[in-house]
Amino acid sequence: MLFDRYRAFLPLSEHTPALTLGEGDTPLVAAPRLASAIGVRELFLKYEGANPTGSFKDRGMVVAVAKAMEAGATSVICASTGNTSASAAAYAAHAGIESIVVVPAGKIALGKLAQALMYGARLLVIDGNFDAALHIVRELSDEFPVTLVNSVNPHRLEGQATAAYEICDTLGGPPDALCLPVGNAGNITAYWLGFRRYHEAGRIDRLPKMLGFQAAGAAPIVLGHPVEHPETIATAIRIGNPASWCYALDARDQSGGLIEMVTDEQILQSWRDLARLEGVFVEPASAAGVAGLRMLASQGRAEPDARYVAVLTGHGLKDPGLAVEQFAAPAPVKAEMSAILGWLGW
Ligand code: AN7
Repeated sequence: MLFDRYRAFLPLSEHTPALTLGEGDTPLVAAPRLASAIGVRELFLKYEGANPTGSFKDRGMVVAVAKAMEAGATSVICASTGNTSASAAAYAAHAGIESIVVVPAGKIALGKLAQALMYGARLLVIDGNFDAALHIVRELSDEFPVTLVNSVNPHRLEGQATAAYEICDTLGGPPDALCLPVGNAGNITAYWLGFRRYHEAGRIDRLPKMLGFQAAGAAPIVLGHPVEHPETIATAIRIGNPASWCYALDARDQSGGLIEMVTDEQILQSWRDLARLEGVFVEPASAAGVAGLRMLASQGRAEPDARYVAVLTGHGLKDPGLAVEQFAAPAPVKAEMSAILGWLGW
């Protein structure tokens, strides 16, 4: 349990309830075949899809909901492109409190919608995008007795920082660089916080570079201005005005890293490669970090001998519709050996 393993690094008191669904301790998968396809020596995949609700959000949500319970809250609220709502709804259900989740109409992957419904959230679908939804929940939580559990809640970031601790503990030191998708920019902020904390505590002797990647149609940080109508196939990071924008710039600049953008086509290529070369199925947004690393390598901007870790933020089954759309459904073959052998070409 995260609370036991990283208690010294989490904002827990003796009164914080021991909430858990078994989050954290996710696999760090060596990816030699993908590394050689990309042209780097060493690549590990931090597979956050292995969390209880299938995304990295669980690390922060368990802390945010436990702290809300400790403070006597009976209701939590969030805006979401899907994963935050799934996570908030699950932890609220486990805690026995209400969750209200606000999502943009028509832009939530099927698995995430199913989760919010199943976990019993009050699901408010708005005719507007994530940025509008975040504005609404901020206002509501200012005026009504409901706790905001978006990543502007500092407990979320503290919890998500545990992924940085796990990576260092598993590798026996920090990676040289961390590649990850950037949407609302909470996660890049949390990882940088985590690496700095571990450094200050003397657990690691140097800090990794933070390499963040936005989708080209939703790249406000790269462009330097909000994007009013963000668009990308990677719906999880379809965000035009990230809440943690300035912290993401700090993470980039203090680490000597970068935040750049990748096209939907580049994202989909890495999304397929992860599944086919390594057996790791992620949702499209999660492939943005790998797509970014591939782009850097193809431009001669990757360090060939560096140890890279790419964060795979969400499970592939979150968005099964897109996966099936990408491939023509095979026509049925007669259940007779001759037909089967013909199909196999044997
Ligand atoms: C799979 O669920 O913003 O840069 O509302 O679901 O910390 O926002 C999701 C974001 C990357 C981007 N990958 O992380 C939400 C939401 C996946 C995600 C991100 C998200 P941040």
